Amino acid sequence: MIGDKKIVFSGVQPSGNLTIGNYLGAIKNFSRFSEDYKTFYCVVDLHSITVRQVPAELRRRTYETLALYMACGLDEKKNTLFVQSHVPAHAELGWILDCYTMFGELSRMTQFKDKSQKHAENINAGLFTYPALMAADILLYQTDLVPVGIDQKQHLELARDVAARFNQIYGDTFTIPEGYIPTDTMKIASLAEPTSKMSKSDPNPNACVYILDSKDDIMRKFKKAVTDSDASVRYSEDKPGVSNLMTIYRAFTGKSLEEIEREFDGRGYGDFKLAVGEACADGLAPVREEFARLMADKAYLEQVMKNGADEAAYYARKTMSKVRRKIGFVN
Ligand code: ATP
Ligand code: LTN
Repeated sequence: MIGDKKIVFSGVQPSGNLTIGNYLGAIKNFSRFSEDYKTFYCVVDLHSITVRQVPAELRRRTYETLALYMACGLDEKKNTLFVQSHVPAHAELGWILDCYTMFGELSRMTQFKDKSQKHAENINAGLFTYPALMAADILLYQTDLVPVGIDQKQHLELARDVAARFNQIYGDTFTIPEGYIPTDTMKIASLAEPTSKMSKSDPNPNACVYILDSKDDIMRKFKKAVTDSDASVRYSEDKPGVSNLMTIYRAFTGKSLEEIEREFDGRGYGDFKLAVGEACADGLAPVREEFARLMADKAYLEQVMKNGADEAAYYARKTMSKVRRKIGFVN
């Protein structure tokens, strides 16, 4: 608790252009906590170097991710917005938690298995211990609630296990965090391969709709989206492509799945795809405009980062001094 408020923490990697998966699964939900919780939203640049990044792009994307947080409705005065590498306590607690996280636990992480397949030439130690750093992010702020997409559930459970293990050895040190996983949009699928997750590092540009795509691009990508040969707009496990489009349409229009099925009853996929594209482009238009406005003022973004890091560091320091004392480090 900070004052009388519970604590929310989440992070997004500046590892690519953010997709509507990141938007609907995570960022769009962040602002709902701004009033009633103490919220920390972080651009996790330390995590992103587990995969090789081009330095100039990493720097640009770090600004962009912060600007997108703000453009998606996070008021910098009501939320602590900051960059992970600006608060060294993340790396410090990350190392400490490495020593309380088991090789076997890390070996079971599906993200590690996926990413080591995708980046077979660079299976580095950071990629393996990634979840311990994520646990550090969360535990450093005594976080109660972590809004994320379903793909992060396994990492979150590990963070809970590590916290419980540490508390068991040293007495109450960390709050055990809970996940907040939105049921409607926890997994937005790729438009090209609807059985896998839409991921910003997917090399196929037609697989993803990016938050900052132009309306033309959005319309084109939805037109090309993989569906099936059945031609009926119906939500069903054996229709992953259409079901994914319905999920996206529902998220942008607020209509229920039944309403959507009725709306497109007897009409082909062509009409439906156009409607999904329109709804998505219209929903994102204000985000795009606000983003452009924010990116034009780098100095202001730097000010926001700095204020955020100062505030985050203040709370991180409190946890770190407790951790150091418990472990037996000389003060
Ligand atoms: P990468 O492809 O670089 O691994 P990513 O697209 O998975 O990245 P992250 O930065 O790892 O994105 O995730 C940021 C947040 O967005 C996380 O909370 C994650 O669960 C959520 N998220 C990412 N992709 C999706 C998706 N397709 N559907 C729902 N939520 C998602
Ligand atoms: N691992 C997450 C990003 C992330 C995160 C966090 C999310 C890093 N630290 C702390 C929530 C809380 C991802 O890949 N999406």
